[in-house]
This record gives sequence, structure tokens and C-alpha cells, in this order.
Amino acid sequence: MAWMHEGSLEGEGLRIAIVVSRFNGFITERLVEGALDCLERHGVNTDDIDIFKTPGAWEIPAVASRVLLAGGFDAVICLGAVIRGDTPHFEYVAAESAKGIAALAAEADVPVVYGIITADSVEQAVDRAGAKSGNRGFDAAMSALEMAGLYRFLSGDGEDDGQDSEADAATRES
Ligand code: INI
Repeated sequence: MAWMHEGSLEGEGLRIAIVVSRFNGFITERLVEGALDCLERHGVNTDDIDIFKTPGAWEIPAVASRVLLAGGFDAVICLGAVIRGDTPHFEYVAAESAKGIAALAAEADVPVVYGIITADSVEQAVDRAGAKSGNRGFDAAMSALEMAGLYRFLSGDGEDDGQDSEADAATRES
């Protein structure tokens, strides 16, 4: 039998940073709306959410890195939209923003989640920003909440008694 740990989705008391790019703002604004909807539905106080805006997705890792240095947040949610065809450097912007966020996420003490849409067309991006295929901002916020719960347990703030706790739902799996 093994102990299984999953972060809870409880948002009460969490302080959340959102780093979002203005490029393709008609998409990224919807991602922010989705993220706020998720956070508020799960108990995060609106006053405990800070939104940092960047010109484009390229700048997101640099700003997220400084948000982490500033400290005080339980999770950082990165939101952006990179659409193929807008410029020839789609690949660079998409790849470098993803790599930068992944590098931060691997090292940071709090979760840094990736909510950047990379789409082949505007239509595809719209679909993923609340039209046909859900809202990637909402999804990223869900991941942030779950990961924040898991990190809290792993940092020793949670209880490891095998019972459900605020920070950790642990169950015996046979
Ligand atoms: N930034 C985006 O967020 N999405 C894009 O689709 C995009 N394209 O295609 O060019 C984009 N470029 C701007 C980039 O993120 C930087 O802001 C710019 O290069 C200045 O550093």
C-alpha cells in the first residue's frame, strides 16, 4: 500500500500573482477572466490577487522571476497568447516563454504555472480562451491551486497523518 498525496483546491488565504501579456489582448483578457473566475470560486479573496502586465509573452518569464524575488505569493500564474502568423518569430516567442517558465517552475518555492496558448490561428486561440474548448486561464488557475496545496504539504505545513487535511488529501492506495 502506498500513501497518495493530492493538493486540495482550497483557495482561502492564498495570495496569487498573475503575469499576463498584452500582445493578443483580446485573447489574454479572456484568460485573465477565466483565471479570476476559478480563483474566486475556490475561495481566493480578490484583494489577494495581483495582476502584472507585460508587453508580450517573451517578457513573462523575466517578470515572473521578479515577482518570485519580491515574494509573498503562494503561486504565480503565467498567461499569454502566441499565435502563429502574427510574426515570423512565433517559434522563438513560444519556445522561449515556455522554457523560461519551465525553468522558474522547477526551482521556485511556490508553483509557477503555464497558461500560455500557442495556436496556429486566431480561431484556435479563441476556442481555448473560453469559446469551444474551455478556458486555459481557468485551467491554469486550477493547476495553481492544486499545486499550492501540494507544495504546502511538502514544505511541512500540511499534516501527514493519512487523514484529509486542508493542505493535503492523503489516502491509502492498495
Ligand atoms: N508576443 C506574444 O505574446 N504573442 C505573439 O504571438 C507574439 N508574436 O507573434 O510576435 C509576441 N511577440 C512579442 C514578444 O512577446 C515581445 O513582446 C517582443 O518581441 C519584444 O521583446
